[in-house]
Amino acid sequence: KKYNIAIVGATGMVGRTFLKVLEERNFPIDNLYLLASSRSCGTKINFKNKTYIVEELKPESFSKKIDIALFSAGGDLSREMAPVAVSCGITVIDNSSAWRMDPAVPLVVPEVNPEAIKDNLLIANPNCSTIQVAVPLKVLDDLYGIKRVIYSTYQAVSGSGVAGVEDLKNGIEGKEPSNYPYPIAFNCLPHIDDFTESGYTKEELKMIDETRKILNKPELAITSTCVRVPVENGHSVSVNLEFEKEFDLSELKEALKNKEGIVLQDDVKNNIYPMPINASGFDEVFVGRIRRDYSVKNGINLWVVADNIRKGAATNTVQIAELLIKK
Ligand code: 11C
Repeated sequence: KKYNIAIVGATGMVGRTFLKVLEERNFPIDNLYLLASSRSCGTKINFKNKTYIVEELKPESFSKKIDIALFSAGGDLSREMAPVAVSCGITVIDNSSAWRMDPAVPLVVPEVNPEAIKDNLLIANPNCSTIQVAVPLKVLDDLYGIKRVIYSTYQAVSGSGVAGVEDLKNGIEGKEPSNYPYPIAFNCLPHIDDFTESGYTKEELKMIDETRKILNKPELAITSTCVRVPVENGHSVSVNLEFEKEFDLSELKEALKNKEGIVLQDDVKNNIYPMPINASGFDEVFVGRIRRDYSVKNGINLWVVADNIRKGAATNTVQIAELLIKK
């Protein structure tokens, strides 16, 4: 069977990567509809040796026979348009933060909680930095019971889309930033998304709330600091965990190595550890620098790197679509 697919936000960084990933994974597509704001309408995009013209996104766009719509066009547009698509019987997989914490909407990482999808027509794709940590955390939670989590992120400028990448490239040439409040070239900014009253940024709160929802541990103790660094693509996260149970370090590493979707790069004697320049362009989550935290009873440190546009957005969304068609 083949499916009619719509891409909403087809000209953005994630939208274009949806198309790459669908093509690479040979997703069974019958008709493909590329939708975007009026600014991008008329843009030509190639998919599987055929040229498609991007159409303007309107509520009427969803009166076409579409099975699945992959949305990556920001929260506001998603809040407005996803219900329209759903009311036409279309399954929406949404990459924005608009629906993630809605209790009626499953928030899914296919290697972690595929069972969260029941008969839902709206499914949310988590934040990029959350997706990549959820995969190893699930393995370790099942084995040892996670008690507390500390995240410190090192996030690439591609997380801000084309404008973030331009700020980095222009900044290297000495030009003023236009996307970030300060230069990102030769700098790092402890500021991703808006600050909230609590002193945390929204990005930090997303990591906390979304991890709890994906792991189905609403009371889990988590704290997070999110930092933008001058890396073009690939988010890195330092993860400190405290477990309920004791663990054996080699057994723990073996369990991570055997998990689908994880590549273990943990051989410090040979300077082998994950890095964004190596993870960029790949769909897996890379884990390394695994070592005991001797400051607590059952503690561990991990370094987790992934391509934030692929596993953190487009690939995870396409994997959810694959789960749906398998069902
Ligand atoms: C960043 N994580 O790196 C963000 C991008 O909630 O989907 C994705 C924001 C989101 O800036």
